[in-house]
Parts: sequence; structure tokens; C-alpha cells
Amino acid sequence: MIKSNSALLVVDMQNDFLPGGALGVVEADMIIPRVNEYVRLFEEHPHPIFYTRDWHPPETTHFVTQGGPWPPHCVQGTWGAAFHPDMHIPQEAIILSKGMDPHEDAYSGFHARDDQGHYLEELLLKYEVMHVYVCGLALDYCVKWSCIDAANKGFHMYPLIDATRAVNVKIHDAELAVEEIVRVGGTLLTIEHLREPDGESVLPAGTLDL
Ligand code: VGL
Repeated sequence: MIKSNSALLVVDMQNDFLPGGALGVVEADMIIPRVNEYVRLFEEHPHPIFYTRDWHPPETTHFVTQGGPWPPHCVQGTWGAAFHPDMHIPQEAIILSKGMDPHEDAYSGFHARDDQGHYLEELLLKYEVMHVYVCGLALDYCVKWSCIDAANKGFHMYPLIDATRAVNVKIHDAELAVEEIVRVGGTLLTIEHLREPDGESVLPAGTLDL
């Protein structure tokens, strides 16, 4: 069951983070149907749905070409920055962009703004959201930092662990990310918990297939 005063945050489901993209996350395409299923559940109620996107300028200190950690990706207006074509994006959904400043990494969705410059936190407060459900890419970067910021800003936070995948620069990064999210108060959920009338519980992290 989805609580009232909830919102869904779909993080960075962009071509460059999917297989074939500049920073393609292994098996990220496999989560698309599940992400779409969450979107439909939130749409039915209806609850607000936010989509973040990395939206970098061609030159940024986020890229190796300027001394940063990552190959160029999600450059504004390019194919790589577009949402994957199989993503279901309702008309009412709110698109938020981040990483436009040439000196910021902007991993967290809380650094993202809508086309009028409103940050995610302002919009969540406007919609009286208390519960933030988070899915998308990548678990060990933008999903993790979005979850941590949500908790720090006082929201209840629920990572949807069947609708995310990790970059795994190091092999245990996915598990470490989950541990960190749980430590700051996250409640791990899968689709069954939202489909069932009173289904919500904490899953033991050891049983997860990430
Ligand atoms: C991301 C690495 C670099 C993400 C963004 O969306 O998780 N990861 N930039």
C-alpha cells in the first residue's frame, strides 16, 4: 500500500546510464518495466511523480576531460541525456534537471530543479509530501545521495530495491550503498509491498539480488 502524502522519485533513467550509453550500468535495462510499474501505481492514486535527469554542459569538472571522475555523459540536448524511450512518463510528471553548473557533480536529486528553478525539496513541501519512494540509476551514486538527502531533510524514505542497479566501480558498492541508506533510516521495499493492502516491511539486505 502506498501511504498518503507520498511521492515517487525516478532517478536518471537516461540513455547514457543504460547499456549502450556512455556510462551504461550493467542490466539497467532490466529495471525499466518495474520502474514503469511503480509509476503506474503512483499515477493511479494519484501521487506526484518526479523524474530527475543529469543535464550537464559539454565542459564540466564532473568529466575526465576536465579532471573529474566520469567519461562525458548526459550532455544537455544529446541522445545520451534523453530519457530511455521505453520509460513511461505521465504528462503530469515533473522533470527536474541537475548538474548544469560546470563545477558541480550534483549526484542527489535534491540538487535538481524544475524548468522554473524550483528545487525538489520545495516541490515536495508544496505537495505536502512526507514519504519519498526512490528508484532508478544508479544505486551507488544518484539514488544513494537522493535517499540520504531525503532522510536528512526529514522525509521518510523508501528505496525501491527491485527498480535500481549500481555502477559498482568496486564490487561491493551496491551492498555498501544499501547499508548506508538503511543506516540513515531507509526502509527497503519491493513492488509486492506496494501492491498489497498492508504490505510493508524491512527486507534483510543479505537476500537482495542487486
Ligand atoms: C550518476 C555517475 C555519474 C548517477 C551520475 O546517475 O548515479 N553516476 N553521474
